[in-house]
Amino acid sequence: MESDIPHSVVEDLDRSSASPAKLDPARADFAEAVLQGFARQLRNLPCRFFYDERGSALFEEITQLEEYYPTRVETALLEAYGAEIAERIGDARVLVEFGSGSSRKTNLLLSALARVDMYVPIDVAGESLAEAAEWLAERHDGLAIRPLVADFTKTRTLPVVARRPRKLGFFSGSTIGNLTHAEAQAFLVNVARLLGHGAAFLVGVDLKKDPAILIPAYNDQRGVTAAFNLNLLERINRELDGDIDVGRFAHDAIYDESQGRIEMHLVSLAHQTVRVLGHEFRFAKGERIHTENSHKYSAAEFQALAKSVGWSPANVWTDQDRLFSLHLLKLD
Ligand code: AVJ
Repeated sequence: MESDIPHSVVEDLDRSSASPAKLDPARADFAEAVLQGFARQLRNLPCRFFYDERGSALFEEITQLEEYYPTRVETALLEAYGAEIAERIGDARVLVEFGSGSSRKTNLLLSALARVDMYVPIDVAGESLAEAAEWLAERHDGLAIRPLVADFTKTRTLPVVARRPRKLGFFSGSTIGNLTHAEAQAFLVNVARLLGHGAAFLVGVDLKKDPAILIPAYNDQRGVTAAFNLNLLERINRELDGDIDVGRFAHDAIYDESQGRIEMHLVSLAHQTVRVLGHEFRFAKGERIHTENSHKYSAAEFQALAKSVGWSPANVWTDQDRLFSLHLLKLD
């Protein structure tokens, strides 16, 4: 029988805590998500758990794949239009980055924005945050860097030193695509509150396009995306005392035209029982675990979404093939 969800996983971990690692809040967060996600009728795992050390390395590999155009195209847009983007942004002084993405993109933006003298990257991964900060500090003399270790979807306040006017937000990589439209609206509202009057927000958004281009970007020939998806199960085995036979699950990526999003799933290849933290979960053959949404927007759709929560679309830059877009939004 499938077990019930313990009402408090943290408590469970507490009780069995022989080693201090069991009290790690990040691990407790993962445990709670897995036990709850596996107990659902439609099973799911939140995509934020992709990025452990192995997952981050695999994502880095994804960004270099021929099929995965977003990183390449967004970087090219920043290279080609950096000066124009800077001109449109005006005199931003504080750069706030949501999710310390690739330092290369931030580097390009900072190089174009001569007057920015403070950089506040917000990310839960404290270690990669520190590394990225160091890399950028070496390249930008006089730039004050104030990393904030936090979940950027929940950040309500900035460091005191960053509470100055003329803030610019940066959210690259189409990470906003992980959010549903309602969540994206709520996020945009929070960013507005965080950045305040006169703010600008530069957002990378993946564009709707032929599924013949979209699907291979999430299902590459070499199987790197498959390994990235399956790493979630390996992570469960590593961190949550799981016994999952990863070979009995397969990666799947589909495009849901009606919702305008790529969905990634893990599909059980057999009827099987897996154990996680002493709880048993039965999977039917063909049963799915939904692991990620990646929403795609036309330029007009994203502008309408931003407008609906009070941002004014100021400009949008896209490549010739209309693969990716960079939106500049402003607040009065
Ligand atoms: C980092 C969320 C933008 O949705 O394209 C890449 C993650 N997943 N391949 C995306 C991802 C599978 C990526 N984001």
